[in-house]
Amino acid sequence: MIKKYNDLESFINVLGHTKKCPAIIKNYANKMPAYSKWNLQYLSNTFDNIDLTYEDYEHSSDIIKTKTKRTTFKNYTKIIDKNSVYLAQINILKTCNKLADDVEIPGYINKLPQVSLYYGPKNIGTKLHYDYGDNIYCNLRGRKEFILIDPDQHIKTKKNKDWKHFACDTIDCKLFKNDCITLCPGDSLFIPKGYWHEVKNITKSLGLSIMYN
Ligand SMILES: O=C(O)CCC(=O)C(=O)O
Repeated sequence: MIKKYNDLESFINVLGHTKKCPAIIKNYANKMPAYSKWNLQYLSNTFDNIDLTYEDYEHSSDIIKTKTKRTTFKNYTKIIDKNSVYLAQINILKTCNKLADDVEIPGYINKLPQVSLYYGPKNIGTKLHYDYGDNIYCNLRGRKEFILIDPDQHIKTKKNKDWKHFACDTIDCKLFKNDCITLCPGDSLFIPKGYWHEVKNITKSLGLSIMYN
């Protein structure tokens, strides 16, 4: 059962006192400037002509063989509805630092986190994996499903060292004991370091992850 906190402060109050577990945090993402400001016009203008890399799943659903292609944010908005494409893991501090002004990093995070943008169509997502840091995923638009699996359950990972945090493509995470939750616009999800998760957009979605150590 995933815990739910009504605000960031309530979540921070228990952090450090109990084992880190996934948790839904209300009234955090929807209070940041990104929530009200990040519409397509604003993002197209702010990214301007910056070259961004997106995943093209048109010809392959294999996470390793996926083709990456380059485009601007504005041009991506023209293909998002027609193709199996995913603008994922866009590190905004590196690609477009100005957008970081719209993100409120919780005060307890004392090292610079990695802030990554995800914008993708319905049914696109990210295969079962875990991350090397704690993560607060802030959902800004659309609805998104997360399937969460405790790391104490044995899941086989890819042999390739670069992908060892990804499970085999064939794994059906529903075969493991899991929690399945849906984030609505403005919801955030805390995912502790090492916690398995598979993600799928229920509708076209825009969000950002704040990953830190
Ligand atoms: O939104 C997604 O597709 C993936 C998000 C995720 O897995 C993460 O932030 O670690």
